[in-house]
Amino acid sequence: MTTHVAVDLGANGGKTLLGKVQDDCFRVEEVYHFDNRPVLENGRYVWDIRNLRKRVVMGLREAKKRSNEITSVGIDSWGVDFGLIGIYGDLIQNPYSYRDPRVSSTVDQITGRISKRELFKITGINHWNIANTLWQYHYLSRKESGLLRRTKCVLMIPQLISFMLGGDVCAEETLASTTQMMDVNSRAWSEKIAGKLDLPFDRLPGIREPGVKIGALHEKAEAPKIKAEIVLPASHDTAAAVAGMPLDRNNKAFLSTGTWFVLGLELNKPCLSKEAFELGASNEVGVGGTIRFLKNITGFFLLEECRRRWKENNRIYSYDELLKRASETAAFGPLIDPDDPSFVIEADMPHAIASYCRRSWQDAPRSEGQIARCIFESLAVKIALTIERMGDVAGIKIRRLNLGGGGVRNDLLCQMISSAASIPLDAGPPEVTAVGNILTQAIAYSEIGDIAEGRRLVAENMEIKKFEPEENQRWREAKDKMETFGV
Ligand code: LFR
Repeated sequence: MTTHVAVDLGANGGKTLLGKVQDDCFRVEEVYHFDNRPVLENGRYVWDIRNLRKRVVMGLREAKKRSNEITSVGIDSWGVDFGLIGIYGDLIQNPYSYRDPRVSSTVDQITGRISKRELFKITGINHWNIANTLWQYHYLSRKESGLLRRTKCVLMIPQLISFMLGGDVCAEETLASTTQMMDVNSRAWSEKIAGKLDLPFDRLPGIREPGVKIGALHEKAEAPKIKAEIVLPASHDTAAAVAGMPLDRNNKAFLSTGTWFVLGLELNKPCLSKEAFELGASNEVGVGGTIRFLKNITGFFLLEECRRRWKENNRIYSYDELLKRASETAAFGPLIDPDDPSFVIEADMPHAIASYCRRSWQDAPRSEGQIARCIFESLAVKIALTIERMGDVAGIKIRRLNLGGGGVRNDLLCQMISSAASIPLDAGPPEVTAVGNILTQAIAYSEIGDIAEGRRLVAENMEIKKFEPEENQRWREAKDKMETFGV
C-alpha cells in the first residue's frame, strides 16, 4: 500500500488530501483547507507565496496526524502563473496573478509579430480572456526586463512550491502545455516562438512527464519532520481533474468545476483546425499523452466574488445556504454571459451582474437567491451551447458528460446542465483534482499501471451521481436568448 498527499492549490482556496491506494481499494480524505485569492501588493495583484507555502506545510502536518507513513507528496495548482528564481535559489518577488490587468498589456505586440492562428498551430493554445504565461513573460521582458536579468529560472506555481520544499527544478508537461510556449507536437519549449518574440527561453527548465519522483521533503522546508518523497503529479489542476474522472473510449466529455469551469473532450491528438481556432478552443496536454480539447468558462469565481462582496456588508452566506435560496427562487430568470469582460476581479460582482442584465434589457436579479440562480442558469446555458459546438468541431457525438469538482455537491446545477444540454450527466468525484493528482503519484510507485487502471479504481470506489435530462422547451429558449448576447 502507498499513501500519498495531494496538495491542490486553487485560485480561490487550497486543500490537502490524503489518499491510500491498495489493490482494488482507493480512498481519499480531505485533511486541511484554506482560502486563497490574489493579494494587492504595490498596486499589483500577486500570489502570496510565503502564505501558500506555510499553508502547504500546515496541511502536511494535518496529514501526518492521520497517517504515520506518507509515501509521497504531489502539488498541483491553477495554470499559467509562475515565479522567478534568482541565482541564489531565492524567489525574486511574489508571482503576478493572471488577473492583474497589467500583465496582459503587451499582448498586441505579441500578435503583431506572430499571429494568433500561428500561435495556436504551434502550441494548441488559443487566445482568450486571461493572461497566459506567454503574455506575462513577454510583458516582463518588455516592461520589467531588470527582473528577468536577475532570473536564473522560471518555475510554475506547483514546481515553485515543491522546489521550496526540496523538489528538483523542473517543468511538468501538463502545466507547461497551458503556457502557450510549448510546442504541442514536440512537447518541448517552442524555439520558434522564442525566436520570433525575442524571449529568453533558456530560463525555462526541462519539461518532464507527470508520475516521476523529483526529490524528498527537506528539513529546512519546515515540513514537520515528515519523511516523504516529492512526486511530480499531473500538476495542472485541470489535467489532474480530468485524469481523476472515470472517462473511457465512449465517454470523453468532461466538465471540471471550480473557479473556472473547464469544459471539453479528451482526444488522442490535438485538434488544430480552423474551426477549432475560431471556436476559441485550446488543446492542453493530459496524462498519458492525451489531449484536452477545451474551453474555459468563468465559473464559481462569479459566486465567490458575490459572497465576498456580501460579506463586506456583513451578509455572510455559506455555499449551501445560497444553494437553498437559489432552489427556492423562480426558474428561468435573467441570463448573463459568464465571460463578459465586466466580470473582472475589481468588480462589485452583484452590481456588475445587475448592470449586465439591465444593459441586455432584462430585469436585474435582486435577492441573493436570484443572483445565485442567475449565475447557475447562465452557467448551464453557456455549457450547453459550448459542448454542442465542441462536439461538432471535434467530430464527436457526445453521449454523456462527466462533471467533477465542487459542482458535484450542487444537485441543482447538475440537473440544470443535464437538461440544458440534453445529455445525461455523471457527477463525481467531488475531489476529482486530488484524485487525479494521487493517481499520478501512484503511477510513480507502480501501485497502478496507468491512468486507465486508475480510472477503473475511481469508478469502483467512488460515488458517482447520475442525472438524466428533463425535457423543457424553456432551456431551448434560454439558449436562443444567450445566443442573442453574441455568445
Ligand atoms: C483551472 C485553471 C484553468 C486555467 C485557469 C487559469 O483552475 O487551471 O485550467 O486555464 O485555471 O490558470
